[in-house]
Amino acid sequence: MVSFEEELEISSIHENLEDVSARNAASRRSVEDFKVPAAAPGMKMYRLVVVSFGLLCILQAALNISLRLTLYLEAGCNNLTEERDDLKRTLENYVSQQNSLTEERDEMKRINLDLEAGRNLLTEENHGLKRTLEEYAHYLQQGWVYFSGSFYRISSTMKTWQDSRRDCQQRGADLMIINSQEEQDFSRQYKNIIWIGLMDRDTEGEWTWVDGTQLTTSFWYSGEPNNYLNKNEDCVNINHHDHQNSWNDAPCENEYFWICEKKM
Ligand code: MAN
Ligand code: CA
Repeated sequence: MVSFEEELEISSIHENLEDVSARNAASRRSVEDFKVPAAAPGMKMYRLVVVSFGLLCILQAALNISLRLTLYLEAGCNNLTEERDDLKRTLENYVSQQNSLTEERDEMKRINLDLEAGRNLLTEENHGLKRTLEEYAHYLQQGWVYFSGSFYRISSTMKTWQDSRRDCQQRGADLMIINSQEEQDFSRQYKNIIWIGLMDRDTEGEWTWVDGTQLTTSFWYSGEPNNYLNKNEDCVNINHHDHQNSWNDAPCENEYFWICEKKM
């Protein structure tokens, strides 16, 4: 026998089963609602056209972009080429400017060297002139007389020819050498007998000046040189001041005044 509770349970199971089958039916309907109905052939074509159009659009856009990119790059390229050419020209200008500057610099260097050489020459000349001036001042202070490029000094004592010469040498000079009529005339103003720088001690008859040169223009007094009384007269003095030709040969050991000459 089925109890009341059992009957109740059975009827609720029934109700549940009916609910489940009702929900199944409902869900079947909703699935069918969402099922895409099989496309018609016209629809397919339509989709194909839309897709193709889309692809064409993308292609067009890609072409546009690549074309613009090409143009942009080309313009950029042209700009760069122009810039490069500009830079090339600027560089060439710089190079030529630098070359001319280098040439100018070298020229300046040469001029500078010339000027330096000129300055050195002038400095040397200046020193030389200073020395000469100092020498002039020195000889004038010592009482020497200037005549035609030389200073002359008459001694105040008498010595042999050799000692006379030594005295001149100690004063930076030597016995007088007479090279011209003017110098001969100048020498005749001193009224004492005076030794000059002429002798034939090395070779008899070969008259030589103290600077080693041979006698060319001579001013012998008449009858001289004579080696008077075979006294071996090897040195020369000015003896006859009142005559144009005033020279006499005399023994070198004799003591006379003497005249020194310093060529300037
Ligand atoms: C002196 C010396 C000589 C000279 C004769 C000339 O004796 O001066 O050297 O030659 O006079 O008479
Ligand atoms: Ca003589």
